[in-house]
Amino acid sequence: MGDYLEKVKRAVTDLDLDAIAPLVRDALDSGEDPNAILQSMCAGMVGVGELFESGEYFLADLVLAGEGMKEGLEVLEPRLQAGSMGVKGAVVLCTVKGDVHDIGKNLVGTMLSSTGYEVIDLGTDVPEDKVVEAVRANNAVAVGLSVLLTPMVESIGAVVRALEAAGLRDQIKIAIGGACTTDELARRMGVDAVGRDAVEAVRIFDGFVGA
Ligand code: B12
Repeated sequence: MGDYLEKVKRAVTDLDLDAIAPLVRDALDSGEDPNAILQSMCAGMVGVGELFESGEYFLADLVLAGEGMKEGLEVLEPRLQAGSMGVKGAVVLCTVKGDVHDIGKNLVGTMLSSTGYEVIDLGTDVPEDKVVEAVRANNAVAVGLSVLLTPMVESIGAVVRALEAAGLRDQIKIAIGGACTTDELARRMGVDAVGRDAVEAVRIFDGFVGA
């Protein structure tokens, strides 16, 4: 069984794009837990990031890895979302203004919706007023902000201030995550939590709603 998990992880890291979706399918057919497969894909992507940082991979490789992840997720998502969607409340999720990284955000969204949240995914490069609008329209219980670019961290503060100005801050919890986020940044921006991966994201949001 565990063999498929390792193969999925390796296919992502090695950019063996044609193999990712079929391997995810094989892993599901062999009875692997969809959440464990998701974790393997995540781990593979961490490997891609490391190879980029060491200079072995280039930007074009990152784009390819993103495509491979999307194809794998398409196979996986129907199996992850078989549970009781939306019962824990609505979460507004996005990547902040000025930032288009979405692989981590999508993984967090997939994990949250597979564990009972209704996920309102606003996409990437999202201005603060759109977040406020979505919180209001969906009566959301929490907001998740993904931010990977250090120059864009002020976009987090902009969301916090916009929610305050709209009178919504007291009734909503905010979590951040992504490569450049730290506990110190969370404190400075006035958000409630910072999450290192999609599993921790679920723990944080469960803590928010008391699930
Ligand atoms: C893939 C990638 C890209 C791809 C993105 C493809 C896509 N569709 O997302 C492309 C090629 C487009 C790209 C572009 C750029 N990138 Co880039 N990119 C990366 C890379 C290698 C991996 C990111 C990734 O997908 N990781 C895998 C996922 C699974 O991990 P993750 O995003 O961290 O998410 C997990 C956790 O953080 C957490 N999480 C994430 N969001 C949230 C939210 C909440 C609420 C919670 C609780 C948890 C949580 O859970 C996720 C799942 O486990 C990182 C390196 C790195 N160390 O992160 C650089 C990196 C983020 N990029 C970087 C840069 C500089 C850029 C560019 C400016 C490059 C350029 N010169 O053009 C552009 C910026 C474009 C823009 N305006 O946004 C820098 C940022 C440096 C900084 N600190 O500012 C990094 C760190 C690389 C580096 N070391 O230089 N990039």
